[in-house]
Amino acid sequence: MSEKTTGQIDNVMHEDRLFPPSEEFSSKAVIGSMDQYQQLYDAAANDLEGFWDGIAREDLHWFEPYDTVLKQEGHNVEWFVGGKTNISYNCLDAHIVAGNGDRTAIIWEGEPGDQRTLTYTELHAEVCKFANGLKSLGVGVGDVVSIYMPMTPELAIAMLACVRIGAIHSVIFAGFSAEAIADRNNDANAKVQLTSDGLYRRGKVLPLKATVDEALEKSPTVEHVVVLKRVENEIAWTEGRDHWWHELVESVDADCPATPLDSEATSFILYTSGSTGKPKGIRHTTSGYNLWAKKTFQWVFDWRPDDVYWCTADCGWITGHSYIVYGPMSAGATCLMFEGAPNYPAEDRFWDLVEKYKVTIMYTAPTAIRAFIKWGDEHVEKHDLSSLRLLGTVGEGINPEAWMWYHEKIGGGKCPIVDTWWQTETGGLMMSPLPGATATKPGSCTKPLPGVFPTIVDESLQPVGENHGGMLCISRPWPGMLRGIWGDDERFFDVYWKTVPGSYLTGDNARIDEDGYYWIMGRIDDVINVSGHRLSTIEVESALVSHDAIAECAAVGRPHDLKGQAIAVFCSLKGVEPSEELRQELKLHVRKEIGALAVPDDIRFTDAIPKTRSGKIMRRLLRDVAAGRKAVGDTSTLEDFSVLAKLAEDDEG
Ligand code: 6R9
Repeated sequence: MSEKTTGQIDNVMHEDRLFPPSEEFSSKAVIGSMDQYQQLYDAAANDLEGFWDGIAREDLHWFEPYDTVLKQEGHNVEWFVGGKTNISYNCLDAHIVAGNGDRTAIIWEGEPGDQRTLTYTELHAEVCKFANGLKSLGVGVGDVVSIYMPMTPELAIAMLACVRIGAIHSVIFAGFSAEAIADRNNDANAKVQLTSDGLYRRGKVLPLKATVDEALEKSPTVEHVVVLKRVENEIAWTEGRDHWWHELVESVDADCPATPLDSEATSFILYTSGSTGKPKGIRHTTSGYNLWAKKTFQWVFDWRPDDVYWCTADCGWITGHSYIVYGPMSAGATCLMFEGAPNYPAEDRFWDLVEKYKVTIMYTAPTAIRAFIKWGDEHVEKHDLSSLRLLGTVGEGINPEAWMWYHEKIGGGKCPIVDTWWQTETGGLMMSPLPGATATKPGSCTKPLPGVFPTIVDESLQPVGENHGGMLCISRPWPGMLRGIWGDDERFFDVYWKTVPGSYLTGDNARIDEDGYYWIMGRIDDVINVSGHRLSTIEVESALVSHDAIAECAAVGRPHDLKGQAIAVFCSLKGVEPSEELRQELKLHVRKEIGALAVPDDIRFTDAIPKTRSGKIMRRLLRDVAAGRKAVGDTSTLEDFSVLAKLAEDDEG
């Protein structure tokens, strides 16, 4: 498979297969034709405010109506100004009021195979109790609650409880290290930490509470810790600070009305990597975010009440926020939530789940699809996947071969695939096929959704022509857009708004083909995408240079069959000799500083890091070396870059 799935850019440049939706699919779809899409798109283009006004009135519950749809001052925007709503109300109470409280909200399966289902009424009750529990710890509007938990229903309950009372959640993926938690908690001023005694991962128990204990030594703003009992392991306990989840909810009132919140109230922050070492707390709002998550879910996943929808992401990432919790639950969908890994206890776990729960819509990542291809078709063929009617992907571009495999082996050749392009910052989907309307091309995210206005410009900020790559920007505001970087307005402006005046800079490169289809061509900054997770090269470098042996280092991405990109680092040493032990020690060090997801795949020792005359690391050269595009010697010895560096220097000079 390796030959087939590499060389993505080359492949997609020559991709001309077209897959129109079937008549059967279109006839039942929410948006069933390109004409209908175009009408919506034009309506938004001609009257952006009128377009969103109509949708917001219909789709959200308002405690108080807004007086202004959109207020814009430069890059600072406000949507639905003056209105009051509550995301948790829209996700829960609204369905109960409409008589749909008995509909299943969450079907959950844990890694060991334990199961639980919650109707909307039951979920509402759990959320109310936990919200009151949080209140009893003094949590109120604007307080930050840090969440470091396994993929249990309680993770969704915690998120919904926070937004119910106006607390701001900051979910930290449970694979991050104590250092990473402490950094994020300190940046956010977190007041309460939610965690569990542990987490099941491929049959082992990871001690989440112990990691939190270590993190809190360095993040003193946290006053209380709430611990969910999940694995029943031994944990350390700090009296007065630590509380069991089940005890906290025992004595509280069952009733907790949703707090009416300003449209622009911060609903959550979510840390993501940018081009510097310090992760950014991306700040999202209440009504604009809620509306975007709901509407994009309904349009793109063509949702119907009898669907069983499964997004395989973790709530630690934006995909889990918008498409496990807020989007589908605002719509009233039945969501499968899964705690475990795709290959535990065996490589057919996902297909077992699809068959068992009769999943109709599945949303996953290209990196997972590539792993399934590698594991072999026999794991798929064991199961009846005929319930599926729609497939989606997110996180990185999908290479056409993986797309074809997904289409044929998983979708039985009959399910449309929605390749959804978006970012933590955009809050929800931005470009994607509409499954009943858009003819898809493997590897293209096709067209912008109604209300999304992309442009592609070159370095002199001029729009590029057909099939020319350039910086992808969004020229008009959309309700779900980020409103800031937590505590850093200057960085917010510098990163997203300074380069192309008046437009949001996505950080991605893209091109438009002759049919007006968009093709994402990777990042323009120093962000690498490892298995669909964003990491900045500088973050990895900062972690490494904090080790005594490292004089200097540079991290770059290189192509990887399964992960999309792998992390390759070049290190020059101080006072020690290169060795295999040192390489292992450095890997452990990065794991400790950031987490397992940032551990470099290759560590190469070099005598010096090649730089330009102005002192910039020659990243392009290192990327070539890392990808094996230039001949290099044995990686276990010092690499001599002097010749390469000299050549490159001559090129530049
Ligand atoms: C939702 C999410 C965002 C970055 C984005 C881009 C890459 C995401 C993609 C895609 C090509 C797709 N990306 N979806 N590239 N095609 N369908 O992944 O958010 O973690 O913030 O990453 O991921 O480079 O800029 P986030």
